[in-house]
Amino acid sequence: PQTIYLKDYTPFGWTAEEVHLTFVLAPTATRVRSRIRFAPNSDAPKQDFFLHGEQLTPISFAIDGAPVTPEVTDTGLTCAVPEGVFTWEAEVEIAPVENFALEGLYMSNGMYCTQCEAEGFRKITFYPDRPDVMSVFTVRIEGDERVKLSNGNPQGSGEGWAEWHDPWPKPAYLFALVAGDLVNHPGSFTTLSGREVELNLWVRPGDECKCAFGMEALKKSMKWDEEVYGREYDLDIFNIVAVDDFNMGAMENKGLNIFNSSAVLASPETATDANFERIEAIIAHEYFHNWTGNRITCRDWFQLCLKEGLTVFRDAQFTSDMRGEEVKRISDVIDLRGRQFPEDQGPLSHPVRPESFQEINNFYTATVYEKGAEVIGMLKTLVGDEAYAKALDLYFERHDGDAATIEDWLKVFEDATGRDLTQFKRWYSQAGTPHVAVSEAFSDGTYTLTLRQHTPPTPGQPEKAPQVIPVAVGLLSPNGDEVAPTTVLELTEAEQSFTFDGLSAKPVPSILRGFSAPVVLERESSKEERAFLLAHDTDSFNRWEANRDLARECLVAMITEGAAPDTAWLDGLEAVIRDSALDPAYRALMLGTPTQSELAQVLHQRGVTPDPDAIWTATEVLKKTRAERWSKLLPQLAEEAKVTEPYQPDAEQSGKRALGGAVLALTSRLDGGDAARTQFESADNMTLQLSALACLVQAGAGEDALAKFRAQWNGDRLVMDKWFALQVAASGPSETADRAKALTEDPDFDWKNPNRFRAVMGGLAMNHAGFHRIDGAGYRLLADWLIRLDEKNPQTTARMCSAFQTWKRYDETRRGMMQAELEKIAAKPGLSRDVTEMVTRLLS
Ligand code: DPP
Ligand code: ZN
Repeated sequence: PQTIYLKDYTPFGWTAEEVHLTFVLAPTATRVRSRIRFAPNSDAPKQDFFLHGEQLTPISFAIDGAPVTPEVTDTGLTCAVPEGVFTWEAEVEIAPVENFALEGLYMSNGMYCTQCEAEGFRKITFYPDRPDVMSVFTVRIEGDERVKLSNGNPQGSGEGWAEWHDPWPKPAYLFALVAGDLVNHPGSFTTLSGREVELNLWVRPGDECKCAFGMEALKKSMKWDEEVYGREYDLDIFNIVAVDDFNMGAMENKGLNIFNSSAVLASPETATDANFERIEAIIAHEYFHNWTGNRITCRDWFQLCLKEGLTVFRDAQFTSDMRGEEVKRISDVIDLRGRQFPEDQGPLSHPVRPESFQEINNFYTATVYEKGAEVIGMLKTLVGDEAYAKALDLYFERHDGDAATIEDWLKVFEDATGRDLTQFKRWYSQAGTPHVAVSEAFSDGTYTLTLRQHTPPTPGQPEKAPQVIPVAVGLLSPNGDEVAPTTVLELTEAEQSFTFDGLSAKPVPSILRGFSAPVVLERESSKEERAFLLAHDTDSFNRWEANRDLARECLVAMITEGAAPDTAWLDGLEAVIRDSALDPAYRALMLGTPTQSELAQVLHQRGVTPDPDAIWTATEVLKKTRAERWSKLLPQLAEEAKVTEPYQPDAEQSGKRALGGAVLALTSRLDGGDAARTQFESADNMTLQLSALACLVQAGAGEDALAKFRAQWNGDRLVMDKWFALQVAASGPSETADRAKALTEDPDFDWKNPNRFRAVMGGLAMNHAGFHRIDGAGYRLLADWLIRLDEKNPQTTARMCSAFQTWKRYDETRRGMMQAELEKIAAKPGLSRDVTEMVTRLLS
């Protein structure tokens, strides 16, 4: 496969003035006619006229009405064209019903739908399929009697046809079309300037009862973006469509967002609190893209973080405002460490703005999204809230209608603040997680913190230069008072010292408050000091972090030295979770422990080869110990966590249920699942039902409940995804692979549906000890299924290859088996470009 480089960027030789598309829909033979006015682009070097196009059957081509014969290859066409402005016409045929890759125009349950980001439009018609070619689209849809939607505003319809016009110039990746048997959950929104916008949530008949929450989330998002960013919606209508077969979570097509049904449909009976929160965030995310992504798009795909990092940052701000800042921040850091750190520390490591790729779909990663959002957060911390707001106003003003770059983005901040961001820009170009080591000194009332930064080598980047790292620090006196409030230290050198004067005693530092930078903090500190911070830190994030550190050290000692659980820590933690002044959601997070793969990562960093079985055993012993130690406390907490009001998926109730769920998991260690069974039987919402079911399966007492659950939810695809996922995720390590295998033989294992495939195979990959079973059954099962799925859906297959990204850290036996599986995948004839690139990087 060909490698594409950022440094080779050249503009397209023409602009597309306007685009007219006509679709005559038919499952096996859809006709697509395009009429495009091209004009020479004076900013571009001279070049051949090339249009992308893949898997298209050409029917006819014409320029200014006269037939032409372009040269067509697997990837597109070239054609001789006139000097000036001309009208290009083409007719092609495609077969949506045979499209299992779910890129371009495809069918899901009889419904036509599209996914064009990043490069799906070239599977619909011949086109300059690149984000810097923006045009005004008019779309006519024929050949289907059902609901027909496209971008923009409707401009007419009749028997068997509908026309849509989008006045906003857009790149082809934001094109969308939907046609199907859909019902509408309507709503409306009045914008800041008083315009009435029609809102519609389109779903399959039967799903109407799962729409109300998503509609409210949309309205909240629209209002929030007006209030916080001054951004108003810009069309008369906003449509969202739910589709069952979808590779991603959702897609921000202009005026016609398409959602994986799991990311929009919810009712109390069928969706968990976590589902509701995720739905609210994704609806916000896609809506926010209307400005950060659509109105201002990316010049090329290397700039993906320009829209994704910023939009993730915006949706995180939104969730903080809706649900509470401290809990959101902690959850995001858990997620970052769970998904982005392993990526950054392994063979798939790449900068937030990559400089080369073979298949862009492989770069929709935690690094581009989540680390990309962290970079925005650091920028905001460094310049301050006011300057951030000013810079964003300037960004919207200066770049509205542009296909922009990271350089444009940073220039806006430089112009708005007068700050030089040359060094800061390294966050976009250097891969890897920086480590920050801390040492300290105290004399004559002056406390000195010395910070040293170092980023380990990553593929293609052996040497790293120092980055700008905002380190938020506060100081506490030995009696727990804050003697220096949070200040942001700007670490810019490899090593730098910062002093605090006028202190009467050596303070206890609270470093990297709020997780002010995505780094690994290295600090020798005593258990006593951590326990002190757990009890006293005024920064809620670092208070949680102190607990996390203690949990990690306890588990590491159990794993490597066979130590007993640290009871001093458990007592300190008990004091926190007993404190009913603290938010239940926060206490639930305090009850969480590092994941097994996080522990494997820590051990590896300390030069110890992780043993998945030993890690599993230690976490089990710890859970059991906690349950026994807190046997009197648990019923009290369960009582506190009870919700008596009717179900609401809001932060307050969800927090209580999260605490209740954590308590139930511990209780099940003592009662063999009795309490869980009671909860399972009486639950009137999915959160309680599913957490109870997980406890039962975990306790090895779940067979009846699983059967009941299935009987109850057989007709509901989203709930059945949970049924598949949970069995694999909650099973003991010796049976995980067998369970997963048995489930792949279940008649309801519709493996071409990405949600169902991910439920089973994602569950397998995430069950650390189960996946790494020493006979290699987990590796084999996953690899065999990846090989099979690749023939249908390369994008989802390629994403799931990252299950192997940590393969090099394990013992020789496991490493050898994983390598063999990766080589087996690589050797498959006809392997997709997507998976070829992933496996090559993994093996390098
Ligand atoms: N739909 C994906 C997202 O919103 C890609 N743009 O992040
Ligand atoms: Zn996005």
